[in-house]
Amino acid sequence: MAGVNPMLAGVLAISCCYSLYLAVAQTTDPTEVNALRAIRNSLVDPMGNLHTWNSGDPCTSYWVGIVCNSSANDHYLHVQELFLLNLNLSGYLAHELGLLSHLKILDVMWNNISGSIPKEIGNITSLELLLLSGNQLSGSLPAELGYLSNLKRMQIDQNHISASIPESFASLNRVVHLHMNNNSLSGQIPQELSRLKCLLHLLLDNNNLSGFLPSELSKLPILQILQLDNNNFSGNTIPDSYVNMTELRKLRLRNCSLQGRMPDLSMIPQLTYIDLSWNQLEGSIPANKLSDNMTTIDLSNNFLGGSIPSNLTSLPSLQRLSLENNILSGPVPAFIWRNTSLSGNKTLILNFQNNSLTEFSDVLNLPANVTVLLFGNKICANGSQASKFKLCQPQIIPLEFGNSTNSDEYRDSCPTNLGNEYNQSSPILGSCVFPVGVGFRLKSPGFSYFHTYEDDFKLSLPFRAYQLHIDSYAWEEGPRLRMSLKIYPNNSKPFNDMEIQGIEEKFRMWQITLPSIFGPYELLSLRSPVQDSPTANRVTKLAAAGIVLGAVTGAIVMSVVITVFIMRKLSRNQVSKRHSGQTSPIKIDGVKWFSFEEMALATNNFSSSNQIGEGGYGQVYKGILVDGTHAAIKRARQGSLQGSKEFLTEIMLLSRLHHRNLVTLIGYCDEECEQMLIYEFMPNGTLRDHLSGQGLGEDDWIC
Ligand SMILES: *[C@@H]1O[C@H](CO)[C@@H](O)[C@H](O)[C@H]1NC(C)=O
Ligand SMILES: *[C@@H]1O[C@H](CO)[C@@H](O)[C@H](O)[C@H]1NC(C)=O
Ligand SMILES: *[C@@H]1O[C@H](CO)[C@@H](O)[C@H](O)[C@H]1NC(C)=O
Ligand SMILES: *[C@@H]1O[C@H](CO)[C@@H](O)[C@H](O)[C@H]1NC(C)=O
Ligand SMILES: *[C@@H]1O[C@H](CO)[C@@H](O)[C@H](O)[C@H]1NC(C)=O
Ligand SMILES: *[C@@H]1O[C@H](CO)[C@@H](O)[C@H](O)[C@H]1NC(C)=O
Ligand SMILES: *[C@@H]1O[C@H](CO)[C@@H](O)[C@H](O)[C@H]1NC(C)=O
Ligand SMILES: *[C@@H]1O[C@H](CO)[C@@H](O)[C@H](O)[C@H]1NC(C)=O
Ligand SMILES: *[C@@H]1O[C@H](CO)[C@@H](O)[C@H](O)[C@H]1NC(C)=O
Ligand SMILES: *[C@@H]1O[C@H](CO)[C@@H](O)[C@H](O)[C@H]1NC(C)=O
Ligand SMILES: *[C@@H]1O[C@H](CO)[C@@H](O)[C@H](O)[C@H]1NC(C)=O
Ligand SMILES: CC(=O)N[C@H]1CO[C@H](CO)[C@@H](O)[C@@H]1O
Repeated sequence: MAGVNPMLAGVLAISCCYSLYLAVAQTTDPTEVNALRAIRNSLVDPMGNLHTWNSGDPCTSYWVGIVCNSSANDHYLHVQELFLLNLNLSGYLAHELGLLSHLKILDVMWNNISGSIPKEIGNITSLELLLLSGNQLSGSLPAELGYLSNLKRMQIDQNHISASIPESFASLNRVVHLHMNNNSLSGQIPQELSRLKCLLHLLLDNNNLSGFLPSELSKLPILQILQLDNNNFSGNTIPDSYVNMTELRKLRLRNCSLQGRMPDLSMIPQLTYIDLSWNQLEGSIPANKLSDNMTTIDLSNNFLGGSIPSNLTSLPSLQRLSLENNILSGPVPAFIWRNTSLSGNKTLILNFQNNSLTEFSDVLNLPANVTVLLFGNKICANGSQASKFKLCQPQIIPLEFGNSTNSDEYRDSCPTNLGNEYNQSSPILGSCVFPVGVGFRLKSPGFSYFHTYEDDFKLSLPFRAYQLHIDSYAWEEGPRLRMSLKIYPNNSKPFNDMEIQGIEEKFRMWQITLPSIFGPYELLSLRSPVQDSPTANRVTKLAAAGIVLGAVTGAIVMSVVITVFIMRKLSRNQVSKRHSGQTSPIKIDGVKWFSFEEMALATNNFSSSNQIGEGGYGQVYKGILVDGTHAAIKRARQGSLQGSKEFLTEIMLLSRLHHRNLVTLIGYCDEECEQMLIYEFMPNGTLRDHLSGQGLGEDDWIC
């Protein structure tokens, strides 16, 4: 046998092409491709940000904003993430969105998309993040969204969504964030929402909600922020039960037309921020001491009477106490700032304007950072001693303040005009570097003045001190705190695309855990340093890269596999119907080949007493392998045999899966016109679900 066997050479050539075909053949699910086309066609894209969507395959041709992954159940790639943040898109959301059945993240925030939210989104049971904030969406909230049993975040704030909150939302078992503020929602807050055991932040402010304010909300076991301001709950008092919300940090019920007395919130251990202003509350302010964490107490513009409780004098973190425009009388408690540690730059504003206060003992000894406003009280009556002092002058204090711009020191020092900057704090001398600019916003911070918390904030971000610069910050309506951050590389090399993506993902995917006082945050924009690399738009994805890498590795493995297959096919007729060796001639990492005989032996010749399940694909047997391993063997029935190619693709996909809820594939058998998959044996009950693909994602019920 001299020379190269021409047949073998031919086989190799064919198998090579075949494997290339396979690598390319791992394409996006055609249903999803069509859905994406429909989605594209319903959007208006004046800046051409979606131009990559005009050709090629969504998952493998790097369509902007698309992240894909493979699936255990078929050999297609599936769209897992649609990320179209801040791309100046208008138009509407196509109902075909509902066909993206593997989607986990739908993010179209900060565009100008109108129309209503398609009810078909409720079909995407895999959806974890539904992010639609900052568009022009209108219409009602589809009750179908309540089917999203895996949803963790729903952010639909700053749209024009109307009608009422569907009761079905009570089924959003896993939802942690419901941000629906700044819409036109009306009707009653469904008391059924009290079933949302994972809910951390409920933001419903700036809507048109009315009716009964449910006392059941106090049953939300981990709720930290309840924000209902600028709604109309006339006829309601603040439910007594709210004093039992033990995890609450922030309670905003400003301008809600509430009546009755102010509840005693002193039993809420970490309460930080209360705003009950602009209601019709009456009676006196509860005398018990509030949490030491209090930074902000706003009870202004009510009908609160009696005197100012002395316990308000001993709140160490207090920044703002607003009691103006009430009917308070008696003295201003002496030394009201005494226990406030005013070290550093802490600020304390005490606004008592327009009450009936009569005495104030410390007119002359105010610490520098304490501002007391007494205009409109008896104490400031004409001719009184106090009337001469500044604290009797009328003053308007902004609700929140402390805008700052810090950027000067960082600019100008570098020679070129490409957007590189001198980072003064960097230990690398004279480094001209390209920072990434991050537009960032705290949606509901638990303080009134940021400077006290600025250092904590910086320390909470996953960058070295010299890498992070807060360029500026400014308070906005809400109040929210918008920031402009710069992130510098930690050496003199510019960030590469992967690093920029990493930064972007940290902010966008909430991978950064801030202390609870900072509340929820959001990424508004990301500006990449080099001008010809608009990263915010060109988020070609890590996961997609993973797929390609996988496909290439796959192609190599496949090439071997196919070669062997073709060779076996060629030789089958001449030599034998079976493999003869003990070990598999086909190597798939971590997956073993088994002979038909081994399977027959393991399952007692596929006896019915070993059968533990049955589905459309065939039967599942329990078996013990030669080495003693307990296994579940899925044996395809004749009618459901896949082509060899599909079968192997499935094996390869399964072999790459290491999901904690999915049983591990240990081997396969493809002899005697059989196709079997051998899995690790799982205890009863879960097994059938897993093998039929039902058990995926059904985690235990944890938040
Ligand atoms: C969006 O539009 C504005 C104004 O036309 C433009 O300055 C900005 O660059 C656009 N952004 C994107 C991502 O296209
Ligand atoms: C958003 O769309 C509306 C019409 O739907 C249009 O009037 C408005 O100018 C658009 N805004 C921006 C910022 O493109
Ligand atoms: C998708 O949603 C629509 C409307 O909610 C429903 O009629 C349809 O049956 C759903 N399709 C699937 C496949 O679940
Ligand atoms: C929310 O709505 C209020 C009241 O309409 C408005 O003052 C505020 O600016 C809005 N906030 C945002 C972020 O749109
Ligand atoms: C708010 O809801 C009330 C009914 O509760 C309705 O009469 C009113 O028109 C709504 N206002 C807006 C601005 O939608
Ligand atoms: C607060 O909770 C306690 C214990 O669960 C309960 O006894 C009490 O009635 C609750 N108070 C209110 C006002 O609901
Ligand atoms: C201050 O609060 C404490 C604890 O809440 C309470 O026991 C005490 O009576 C209060 N003091 C006054 C003067 O009301
Ligand atoms: C409340 O204060 C304690 C002690 O300073 C601190 O550990 C805790 O994190 C604070 N809680 C909040 C919500 O800020
Ligand atoms: C206090 O503010 C000054 C300037 O206003 C600043 O230089 C200093 O670092 C601040 N100190 C703290 C502890 O924040
Ligand atoms: C902070 O900046 C915002 C927007 O730039 C402005 O509306 C607000 O008045 C500023 N506040 C202060 C205290 O300067
Ligand atoms: C992609 O899917 C594989 C299994 O199919 C899984 O292990 C991996 O975590 C997924 N990747 C992403 C980014 O979700
Ligand atoms: C915001 C503010 O007023 N900060 C002041 C606090 O007190 C120190 C020292 O008295 C001042 O330097 C800050 O400007």
